[in-house]
Amino acid sequence: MRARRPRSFHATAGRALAALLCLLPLTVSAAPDAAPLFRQHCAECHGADRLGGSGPALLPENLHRLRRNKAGGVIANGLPATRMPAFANKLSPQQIQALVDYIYTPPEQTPVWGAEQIRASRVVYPALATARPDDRPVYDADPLNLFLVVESGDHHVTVLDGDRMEPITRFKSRFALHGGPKYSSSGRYVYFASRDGWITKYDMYRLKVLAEVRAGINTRNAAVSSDDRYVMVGNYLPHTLVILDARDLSLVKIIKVEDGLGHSSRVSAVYTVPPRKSFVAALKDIREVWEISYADDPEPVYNGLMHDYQLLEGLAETGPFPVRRIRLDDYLDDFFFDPAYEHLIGAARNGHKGQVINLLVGRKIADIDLPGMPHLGSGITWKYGDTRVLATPNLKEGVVSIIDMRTWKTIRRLKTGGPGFFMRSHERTPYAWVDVFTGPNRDLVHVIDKRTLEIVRTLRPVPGKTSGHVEFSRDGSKALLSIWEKDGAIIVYDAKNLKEIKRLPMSKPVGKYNVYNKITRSEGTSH
Ligand code: DHE
Repeated sequence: MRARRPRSFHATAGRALAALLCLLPLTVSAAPDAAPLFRQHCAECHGADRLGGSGPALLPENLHRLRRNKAGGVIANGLPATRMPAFANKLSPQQIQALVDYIYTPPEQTPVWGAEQIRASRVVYPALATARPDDRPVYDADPLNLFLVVESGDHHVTVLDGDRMEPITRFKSRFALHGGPKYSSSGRYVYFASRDGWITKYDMYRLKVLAEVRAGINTRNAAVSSDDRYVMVGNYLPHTLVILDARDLSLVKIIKVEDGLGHSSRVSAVYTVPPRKSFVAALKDIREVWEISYADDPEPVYNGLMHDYQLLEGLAETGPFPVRRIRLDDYLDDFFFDPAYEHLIGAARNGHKGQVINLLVGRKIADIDLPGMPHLGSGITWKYGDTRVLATPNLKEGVVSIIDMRTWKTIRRLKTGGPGFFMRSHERTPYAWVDVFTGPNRDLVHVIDKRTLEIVRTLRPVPGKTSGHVEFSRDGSKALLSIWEKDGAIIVYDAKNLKEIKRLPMSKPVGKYNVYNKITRSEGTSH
């Protein structure tokens, strides 16, 4: 007879574990399964793999600013000023919690989008090789009074003749273009960025796509250098700034967005600063704003202090595109510049105040009293008496703040029909237009007299339909307004008497961009 072997601790523990595992399915099946929930409710906007789509990527490294215990509230109640809806009526608290746990779990494979992937994605079309400096436009319209209309309803772009107000052509764009397309200095070329990272170069004379490259997985926006040499792309995922050669979109450099202490950051937005020959990027997760020179000799821009900056920062890397870090006491989600590009005016979402950063001295010089959620990316300026004012809509409150740029004090707060998104004007019109973008009055548009700082007219172009985003013709005589619906339209107004002139059907025309106003950096529009 064989002696019975004593049970080892491991065998006993193993059996106990097996017994426990038998019970587990009961426990697990009681908790909602997050993956199918995510597929059903979130994937359409945030991507099946959480890498972003029309909404941002939802991976732990992109959620630093959202505390985990607040994430459930965002899913339940939605997010103001974004298209994030409230799910409280569709999902139980347990389902919401399961989704929170899911998005804070790292993916099985870390997404990679580096030089190899960027280079492999590039497509060069035959039209690039045949482009000549003396090419003429293939249409008889004024090439400087064209508008590009981004139609997100069916992901197309319309090229519109701004004199006749008639479409010249319409072409398919990449998925979910976001931010303004950026023109080269003559207006001949334009660069589009899509939320999923594609940059497209288009020839405005020959009406042809020239080249495309995927610069990121989840992209914020792009900027073009004033010398037409570079395109800089700011990404949410990966945490990079990507510099492309503007001629053919080949990769020039990838800059990792890090603070040197192991923290990386999404990019809020990047713009070009022509007088300084630099790009300026605001960061979402690091309290810094970066200036990146594209000048062959960056020293004059940095007052001869570049070397000191680099030593101070302990930056090993010198050479082209040096980064100057300007430390801030709050994040910058949104910003714009004064017309001289000396000051950057920005704010954090929910920061309750704006910050004015002087680019010459490289530090904050003033706070601005801005409650709610100012949308400074849509800020504009104009001369008012012997000073200049800036005005910004608010994504959370029905208010337009008007600020004296000499004192940085608020001089007027105009009550509007609800939170607004875009504000626009033109040097040759006495009016500034601001939309109401959310809430029951989202079909309203207010017209502000820049001389009196009063709302002088409120339009309701199509009752019940969201109206927003105005852009002016080259001479400021016409204002084009979007009806933001799939079966939407552009309504052309006489900018003086505010009467409707024409209606052009469009598929959710999210934004429109006049060549002349953009390349001359009109004070009434975004750049
Ligand atoms: Fe935008 C521009 C940020 C949501 C339509 N938006 C910009 C810019 C930034 C920005 C930083 C400037 C980039 C540029 O022009 O180069 N947008 C954000 C957000 O943080 C926010 C609130 C959340 C998000 O999902 O990113 C956001 N934006 C939206 C929308 O939901 C809008 C209304 C619809 C859409 O298509 O996504 C939208 N944003 C726009 C448009 C511009 C823009 C049309 C260009 C405005 C212009 O005239 O220059």
